[in-house]
Amino acid sequence: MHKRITTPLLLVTACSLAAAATAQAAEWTMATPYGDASFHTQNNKQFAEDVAEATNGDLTITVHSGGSLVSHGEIKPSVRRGTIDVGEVFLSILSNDDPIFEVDTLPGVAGSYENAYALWEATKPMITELFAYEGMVPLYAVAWPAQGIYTSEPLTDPDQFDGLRVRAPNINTQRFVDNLGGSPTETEESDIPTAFSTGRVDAMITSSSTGNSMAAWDYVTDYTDANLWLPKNIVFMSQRSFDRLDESTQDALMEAAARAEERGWEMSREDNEASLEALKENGISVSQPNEAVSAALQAAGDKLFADWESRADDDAKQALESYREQRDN
Ligand code: PCA
Repeated sequence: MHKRITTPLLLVTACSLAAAATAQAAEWTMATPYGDASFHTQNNKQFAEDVAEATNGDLTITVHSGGSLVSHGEIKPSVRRGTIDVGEVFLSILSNDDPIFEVDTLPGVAGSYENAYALWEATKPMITELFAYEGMVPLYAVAWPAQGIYTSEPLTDPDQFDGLRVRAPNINTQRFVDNLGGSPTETEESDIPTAFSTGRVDAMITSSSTGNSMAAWDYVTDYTDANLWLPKNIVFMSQRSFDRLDESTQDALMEAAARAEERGWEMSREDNEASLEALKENGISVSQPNEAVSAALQAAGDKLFADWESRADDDAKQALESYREQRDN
């Protein structure tokens, strides 16, 4: 009789222990608009692996790439609502929320990896605060290689921009194209092949990396390596999701994020080199802008900057100023 009672009790205890262990292990979802060929996605997947390893599986993050979970524009609202735990976006698509988000798509501000990183450090407090207002926390930000111009003939004369239909990844780049006399179209990275094959665009502004991962040689012949700016992606999480983790898991997550940031910037440099080589190997002619084109880019950039200054508030201008002080030292 005694035995009959204890056996079920033991079973119940064993079951509830198992249930408690399962309840503790968190399974997060992460959404990115970028495909598996992008070094950003590879870095995110490494980040997820690092987190799983460091937490012994207490926190696993599944990376949904290529906009497969939600579209680019829906990623931040989804993390804010908590339907997704982690998201990655092209930081400057948030410019409608605040001009600080597009400070990394202004020409003449930060044209090297060192300066682009200094700009991130100087603007991070304000960006972190803006995310915090909406219940989110930045995890890391990583720059794309410098942006340049892909065309289907050598770009030798600024007049070639007249009426040129240029694909742009954000509003600021569209303004820049407008300033050059071109006709901008905002297109997601993943839609680039369709935009060219259906004749919607003649040219595009993006990096060596995206030109490579989107097989630019199928649509264009020339890449003008104009070093316009080094825009960033930002990876961020829901504060509520974070608060549900125990402290050691939180620490492991933040530590893996710091490593992902460092690794990501290194990957960006390496991917730039490799992608420029791949473009050339596939027949794209890579060149620097000539004097006339440079002058036109400069004028369009100056206008873009003046426009940004007219929209930016004092906090954003102050963040830019603190970057300049740091950079000049
Ligand atoms: N690739 C992304 C963002 C910037 C870049 O280099 C794109 O073109 O959409």
